Order: sequence, then C-alpha cells, then structure tokens
Amino acid sequence: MDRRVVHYARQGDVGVITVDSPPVNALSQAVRQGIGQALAEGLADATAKALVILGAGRTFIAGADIAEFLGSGLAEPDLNEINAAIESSPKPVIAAIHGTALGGGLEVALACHYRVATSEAQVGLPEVKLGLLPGAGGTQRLPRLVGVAKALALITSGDFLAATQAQALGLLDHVGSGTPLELATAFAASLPDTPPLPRASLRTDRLGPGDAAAVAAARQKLADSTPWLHAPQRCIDAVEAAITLPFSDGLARERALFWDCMAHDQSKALIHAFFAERAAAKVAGLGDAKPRPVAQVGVIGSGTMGGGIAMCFANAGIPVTLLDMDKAALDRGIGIIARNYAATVAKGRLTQAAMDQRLSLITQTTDYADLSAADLVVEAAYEDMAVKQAVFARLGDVAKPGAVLASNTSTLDIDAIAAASGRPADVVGMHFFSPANVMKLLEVVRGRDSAADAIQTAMAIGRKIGKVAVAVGNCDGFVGNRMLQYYATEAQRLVIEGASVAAVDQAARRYGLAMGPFAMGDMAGLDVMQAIRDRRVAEGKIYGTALSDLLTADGRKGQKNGRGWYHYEPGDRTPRPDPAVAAMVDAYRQQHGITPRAIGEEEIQKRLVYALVNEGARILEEGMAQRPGDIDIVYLYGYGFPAWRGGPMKQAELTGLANVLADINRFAQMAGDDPTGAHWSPAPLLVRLVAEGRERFG
Ligand code: 3H9
Repeated sequence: MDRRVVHYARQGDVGVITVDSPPVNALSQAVRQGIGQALAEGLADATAKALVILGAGRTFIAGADIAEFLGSGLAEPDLNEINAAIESSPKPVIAAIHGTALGGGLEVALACHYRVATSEAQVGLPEVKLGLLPGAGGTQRLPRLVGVAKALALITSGDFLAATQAQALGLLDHVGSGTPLELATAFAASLPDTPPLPRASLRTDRLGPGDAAAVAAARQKLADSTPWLHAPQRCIDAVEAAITLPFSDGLARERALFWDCMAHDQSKALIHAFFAERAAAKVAGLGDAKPRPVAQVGVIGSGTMGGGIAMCFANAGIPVTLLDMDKAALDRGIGIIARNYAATVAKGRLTQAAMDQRLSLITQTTDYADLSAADLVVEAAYEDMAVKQAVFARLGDVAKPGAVLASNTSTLDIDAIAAASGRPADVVGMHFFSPANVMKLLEVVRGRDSAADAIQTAMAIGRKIGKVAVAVGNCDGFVGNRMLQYYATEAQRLVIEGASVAAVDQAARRYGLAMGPFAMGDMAGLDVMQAIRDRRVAEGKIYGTALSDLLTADGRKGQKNGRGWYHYEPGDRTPRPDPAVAAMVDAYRQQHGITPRAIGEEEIQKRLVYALVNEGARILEEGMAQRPGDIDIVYLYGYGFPAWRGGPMKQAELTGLANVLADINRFAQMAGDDPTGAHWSPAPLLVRLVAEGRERFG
C-alpha cells in the first residue's frame, strides 16, 4: 500500500489513532486492519495512558465502505473483531468525533469507552436507508447505552442526531468546542487514574421490563406504515436480540440478520440509488471546465413554475429578479410565493424573520433591462416555441456577457431556443419539476452548442439550491417526460382494455409509486399534457391517445377545474372516481367493439414500468442519458418512483433483463397493429444485451 490510511502518534500521554482515508474515512479492509494495528501500537506504548480514535479531514468515520458490499463479501479483519479489541482495551479509548459518525463509524465509537464530539457533529445509524441494519454491534450496544425505545427509533429511521441531542440521550459523554483532539485530550485528563472502564456490552442498567412492549410497539408501527420494507423489521429483530440474548449471541444474530438484508433486492436497489445519485453529479466530456460564479439570478415568468424556481434561489440566499409581462401577473405570482412561505411558517418549519428575509431577496420587474446584472437567467414562460424564442432573443440583447441563459422547457428543442439568443454556447436547459420549490430533481439539458462551463454552472447551482441535478441530452421530453409519455399511454390502453382508472392508479401505488398515472395527469393539468401531445402528433412522433383526447374535448383540465380523470370537490385534492369518466370509457369501448377483460394487478404494474424501461433503453442507446443510474435518479427524484426499487432500470436488472424482454415481446404481441402500442417494439439495446447474456444495462 502506498500510504497508511490509519496512523498512530503520541501527544503527551495520549496515543492518537488517526483514520486518514479520504473522502469520508469509510471502513475499508485497509482501514479496519489499520485501526487494529494502531490499537496494538497504542497498547504497547507505555507512555500512552489513554488512546483516542479520530478522523482526519472533514469527518470522523462515515461507516462501512459501501463499495465493499458490492464485491464478494467482507474481507478480514471483521469489524466486530476490531470493536471487541477496542472495548477490551485496558487503557481507556475515547472516540473524538467531528463531522459525522455514521453506521460502522458510530459502531466503532460505541465500542470505545467514551465518546466526545464537537458541537457541530452528527451521529446516526443510517444503514436502514441502504436496506441494511447496523451489522457490527450497533443494535446490541446502542440499546444498552440509550435504552431500547430510543435505540429502536434511531435504528429504524436511520435519522441523524445532532451532538447535543446525542449527549442528552447518553450516547455521547461530552460535547464542546475545540478540535476533536483538544476535546479528547482534556477529557482524558479528567479521567480517574484507575477507572473501571465503562463497556457498553456489559451494561444492563438501561434495559428493563418495558422493553418487550417497546419492541412490539415498534413492530406494529412499521407494519402499519411501511409493511413492504424489509430492513426495518429486521432492525427490530436485531434490537430484540439485545434484550433476549447474551451479548455475544446477540452479535451473531445481528450479523445473520445483516446478511439476510444484504441478500435482499431492496438493499441492492437502495445501495444502487446511493451511488447513482453521486455518480449523476459527474458529467462526462466537460474537461476541467469550472462553473461560472452565480451571485444574482433572473427568473422569467411568475406563474407557478417561475415562482417556485424563484423560491429555490431565495431559499439559498441568492437574490432573484422576477420578470413578467405586467404588474398584475407579478403581484399574483408574489402573492402565491408569500402564501407558500406563510404555510411553512404556520407549520413551524420556517421563522417569520426567515420568510421576510427570503421575500426581500425577490424583486419584481416588467423590464428586461433589469436582468442585465444576472449571472444566470431561468426562463419559465409558456411552453410554446415561439414564446420561448422571443424571450431568448430579448435575453440575447440584454443579458451580460457570460451570463448563463437557461430554459425550463419540459419538452422543447433546446437548440432551437438557443439559436434565438444569438449566443447558443451560453444556453442550457434547466428543467425543474413541479412544485419547483419542493421537488428535488433538476434535469440539466445539454444543447448542441452548450459550453462545458455553462453545463457545469447549471449542475453546480442546482446542487447549491438543494436539487439533485442530472445531465440529459436534448430530445423531446428529455429523459423523464420522454419515458412518461409511454407510461401514460399505457395507463390509458389498460383502461380501454378493461381496467378502471382507479384500479390502474391503485396498482401503481401498490407498486410503490407515490401517485398513479391518472392522479398525476390531473395534477399536471390535462390541458397542458394535451398541448404537448398535439404537438407530438402533429410532428408525427406519436399517435393520439383516444381517451385523453375525449376528456380534454369535454373541458376536463384536472385538479385545476375539479374535473379530470377524477372528480374533485372544491378546495380538496382527493381524487374521487367520476361516473361520467367511466361512462365515457364504456361508450368508447362499445363504439370500438372492445369487450372489457379483467386485468390483474401484476399485468398493470409490468405494463406501466416496462413501458418506462423500454424507452429508457432507447434513451441510453442514443446517449441521451449518461448511465442507467441517471435515468433511475430522474425517476426517484422527479416522479415518485420508490427508492427501495432503485428506479425502473435497476428494477429491470433485478428482475432479469431476459425476463423483462420476454414480457415486452408479449406486450408487443398483444398490441398487434394497434398504433398506440407501437412503443412495445423492443429497444434494440435490450435485445442485444439479452442476446449477449448480459445482466446489466451499464
Ligand atoms: C455500514 O456502516 C454497515 C455496518 O453497520 C456493518 C458492517 C459489517 N462508503 O455523500 P458525499 C463516498 S453501512 C463508501 O458526496 P457529503 C461517496 O460515494 C454504511 N463511499 O459527501 C462520494 O464518493 P464520490 C453506513 C462512501 O459530504 C464521497 O464519499 N453509512 C461512503 O455530501 C463523498 O460523499 C452510511 O450510510 C461509504 N460509507 O456527505 C453513510 N460514504 O466523491 C453514507 C460516502 O466518488 N454516506 N462515500 O462520489 C453519507 O451519508 C454521506 O456520504 C456523508 C457525506 C454524510 C458521509
């Protein structure tokens, strides 16, 4: 090995074990081995009265090295061995925490005799968010330190705790200001010379008669809220072992449950999502281009979308100039923004002072000249090419040199928009998802001429305002909406064949999607979707979808006028089945001689999801997404796809690409020569991968 990832040094009478494995000191095999060796050095160092474990760089230890889980198993030494060596040390061992002590990192700290932390530090056992459970003593030591009920809450939620909260629970012994080493050294000096060292594994004082009831209550709560999730229930099983089994047997049970979780598809999906999200931040082909600085932003259009986008920047402390055609539109827009903030204040999630401060960052104008100082302008005008081109022509005149000009178009050709600006290198797409101040996804669209640093700017500012930014290519609908059109079409085909609108939505929800396709259509606006579809039909890209045409012809716009696929009571967003829609569907079937058939939930789910997968494969092949994981992240953060399924592309891999292709071929056969089912023609990439016996898209 080139450099030691853990080193030992003495400072006065304290032996310091430093984990130095950037970026987050994850517990790779080398780090585990290094801690074991450094501990041995410390124990052999006669001058060291106490030992301190700390992390170099930005954090303590952020957990096991998740990448190691993707390999063929965990190499020696086992983290449990290292933890046992720490806990049985005759010299006091103090964990000195800054940044985050997470997962296996916190488990190392729990094996130490004492834990001190800087006041900004956070601790947690987030394994459950990866579909796992703490596998190196966390489920056994934490209940002994903080009590079963508190341990269950932390382990089953995976939530982080601030240092002061952790201290109040008894998880940390001291929290203060200073460097971790200063805190630990002072703490060591305060210890008695011949202490009975506190060992979490031996403690029983926080266990008690109410524990079995706490376990039962936690089990029931999860069974009621998320019965489909595998790991949380296994977390409870492991904590239960802490009260029913001796410590060493509890550890063995915990490890068996850990492997059980590891073998489950949900952990594979969640670990995939963890890495895919981080990979998405890296855009190939940009060389070493750096983002341009953004200190001032302009937003064009003060409707729902523009207002939400303005809020994103104001929330991040960036001044925004909001432009619309007239004062009345602006007043309406600002009114909606103020009401949104006020609702957050009412819920206690924002102070009035913070709301006032954010509102003060948003200024209004009807004059394009007021955008001349903006480093970035985001256009959120009406989704119409002529409108967008007119806006970009104005921007080309008024924006300062080097300003990045972004369009929030959800489907239109970025190159055609860019051409109108006269400076296409500065133009990119920044496609926010509604409501823009809430949804985490940002598609950053690369135009043909977009400069590398303009793309980097959009990616960087996206992250700064708390979005998950994914770079996508310039195609109709980009990644998310391009796939969605076939999903929506398929939903309607299912209804034509015999399913009810509510049954399709229920099947989607039971699959884990946040919302069914019809409820989603009603939220997005049937009129908006119709306009997009009409354009695509006119351009010969798709065939019309009969049912939605009938609904929009009937004046149905969705939630906004209380009439869509569902019926809505005034001021209530609850979708209620609408007999008038059912009658329209019946009439349609009769007119076309279709005898409705019963369609099972599994068929509905497969047809919805595989419609996404098949188009996703085309997108990959065309290079419109860099990686299958990028497509998954678009669906997880933009369309309410469940993280525990990893995204549509990961689901296809977990199901087996050959199985998915067989079903797609079956659906193609069922569609026959129905042009609205043309999307079932299998994607050439999928066919090729299956022919080659490959199991992954990337
Ligand atoms: C566990 O501990 C199991 C044990 O109980 C049992 C064992 C038997 N491993 O997020 P960032 C990488 S399960 C490997 O952008 P931030 C990450 O991929 C683990 N790599 O930074 C990225 O790489 P790149 C329980 C990891 O400052 C880079 O570090 N622990 C790990 O926004 C920077 O990450 C967790 O679940 C890891 N554990 O956030 C903690 N962690 O630069 C998971 C990070 O190549 N980690 N990387 O893209 C986190 O929550 C955040 O990364 C953290 C930093 C808060 C630490």
